[in-house]
Amino acid sequence: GPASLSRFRGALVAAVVGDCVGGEFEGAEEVPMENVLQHLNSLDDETKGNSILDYSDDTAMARCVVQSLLTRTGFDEQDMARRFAKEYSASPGRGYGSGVIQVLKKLSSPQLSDVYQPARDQFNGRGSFGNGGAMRVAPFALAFPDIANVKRFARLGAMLTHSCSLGYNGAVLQALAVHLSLQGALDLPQEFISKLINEMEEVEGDKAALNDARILKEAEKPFCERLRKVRYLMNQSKVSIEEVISELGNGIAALHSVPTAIFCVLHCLQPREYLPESYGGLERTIAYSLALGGDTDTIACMAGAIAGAHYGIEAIPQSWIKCCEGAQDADMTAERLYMLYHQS
Ligand code: 8NA
Ligand code: MG
Ligand code: MG
Repeated sequence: GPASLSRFRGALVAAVVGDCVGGEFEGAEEVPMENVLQHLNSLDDETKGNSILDYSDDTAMARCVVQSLLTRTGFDEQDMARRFAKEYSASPGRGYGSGVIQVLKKLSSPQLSDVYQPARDQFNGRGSFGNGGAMRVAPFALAFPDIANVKRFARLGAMLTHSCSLGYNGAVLQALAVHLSLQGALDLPQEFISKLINEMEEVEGDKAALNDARILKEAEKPFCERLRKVRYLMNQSKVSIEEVISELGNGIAALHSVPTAIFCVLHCLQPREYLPESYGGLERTIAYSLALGGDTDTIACMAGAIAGAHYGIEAIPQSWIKCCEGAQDADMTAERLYMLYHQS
């Protein structure tokens, strides 16, 4: 049913799994599907024993978001910023973007009065448009049942590191996708994409967003434009990987990865001839995300969160969960988010 515990567990665990299994191909330009399937098959191999795939910045920061939302029973920017900074200084080697490291270092200063200031200082005051806000945003959709709160807090949570609207609006879009999926909205894919476009029309109508889009020479409402491409591509019977990459992107900018992750989920709602028949929709989504190359850990993490909220925990192979650092942990905390969501 809508907002069932299985969906919460699926969203949180599949995000971790996407990050961990996606790490193998991060930054690769071309990833043959054969290599993806070989990698995924190796996770089933008992003889490989307990070889664990480490999670990266995506999961490290999502865990901070979860812990902050749970202990503060809502959004507290000071607490969340402190957790990001502490996590970074404890494990700096998780593959953070080169820019965001400066923000995380500044956030650990006890003299800092405005926790949003370090993010504003990035890239000569323009702020980051990377996908680092979006990659960790799923827990916001699992903590707040009200869509207005999902949008508001997803945006603020992302702004702790990403002050460019093309960064934080990517996080808002990803949070909206998880929110709708949790409600069962992916049962009607056409309505799902229309709802996302409608919501983003309003989000991107904001003055700062229109201004950033103009300065960066993007379409007037860049995420809406990309979502229309997603709708076009999802309605084609055949789409090549090359077309998806050239139309939607596979890079570290939120604009070049959040709509891509949403497309991966929509495209994999049906069986595809180049994916094993034995695969369910969640397995197809993860495999397809990796085959796009580029920022594979983050695209698989975001697609995993949306797909996990749709298919539920039962759709994730146990063998995959066992291989991924933090996946079992995520499963435990999902129940606490479920309780927070249903009590508010
Ligand atoms: P970020 O805020 O440092 O942004 C990532 C990168 O995007 C920056 O280092 C810049 O190169 C570029 N960038 C962002 N905003 C601007 C701007 N306004 N002007 C010019 N350049 C800009 O880090 P993040 O937290 O957004 O991280 C994004 C991704 O990087 C994540 O997926 C994460 O996994 C990481 N990462 C990706 C790869 C990869 O090969 N795809 C490799 C290592 C790390
Ligand atoms: Mg990463
Ligand atoms: Mg990444």
